[in-house]
Amino acid sequence: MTELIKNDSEPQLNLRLSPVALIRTALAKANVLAVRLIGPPGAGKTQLLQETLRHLPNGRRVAVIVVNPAAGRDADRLHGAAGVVEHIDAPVPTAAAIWRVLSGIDLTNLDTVLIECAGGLAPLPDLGQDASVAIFSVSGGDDKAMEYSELLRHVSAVVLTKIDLRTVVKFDSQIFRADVDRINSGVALHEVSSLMSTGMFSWLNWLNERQAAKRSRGQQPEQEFNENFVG
Ligand SMILES: Nc1nc2c(ncn2[C@@H]2O[C@H](COP(=O)(O)OP(=O)(O)OP(=O)(O)O)[C@@H](O)[C@H]2O)c(=O)[nH]1
Ligand SMILES: [Mg+2]
Repeated sequence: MTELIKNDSEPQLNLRLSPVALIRTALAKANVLAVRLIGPPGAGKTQLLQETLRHLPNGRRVAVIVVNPAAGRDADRLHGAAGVVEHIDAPVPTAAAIWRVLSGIDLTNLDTVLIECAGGLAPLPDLGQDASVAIFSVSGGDDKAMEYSELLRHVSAVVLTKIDLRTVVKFDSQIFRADVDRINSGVALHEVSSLMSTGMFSWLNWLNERQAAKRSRGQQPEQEFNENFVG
């Protein structure tokens, strides 16, 4: 006769995953790329998303999550352009809030999740994203790279928007570029005007390459913010 012995001293497996782990697991399983677009208020993030979605052949396979204290208006601007548009009315996104949204979406219909967040000066939470992109604008001034150096250190790309305003706004491209290079050497810098639809190719190409990499081999998420930079 076999005796069943319950070994109480055996360590229990903790099956409760953190929201970040849940996001990473779900995105990896569905081969969906998640990119966070972050920058100062008014930098042109929503306009860039509108223009990006207009150009992307797979726009319907993109989900956009907008996070700011009144994100509904930005979401309204994006409705119809993406397959899914959701908003979180909060100053800073949390992984738990992002997971609440993602867990209600059918990820198998998607290639990409784009998360728009205003901010970048305060410490940011890890959202389980594959990459973060800093968004600055010409009208924001050429000192923004320096001001947002902590953010810049941890991003995979930079988009400088509103380049059409160079003729009317004092902006020294050399200062901005030199600061970007000093803070995050070799990071991709894309200069665009979302309003005039110029310079989009380089940015779209970067995004396409990321999408393709994720689809083909399941890209490793970047460990962007160290523990001191987790809010
Ligand atoms: N001239 C010009 N204006 C732009 C461009 N991109 C955005 N804008 C304008 O800048 C303003 C702010 O753009 P948004 O896209 O709403 O900026 P945002 O970063 O999403 O703003 P928040 O969500 O409030 O942080 C709007 O009036 C846009 O029309 C651009 O490339 N050129
Ligand atoms: Mg916006």
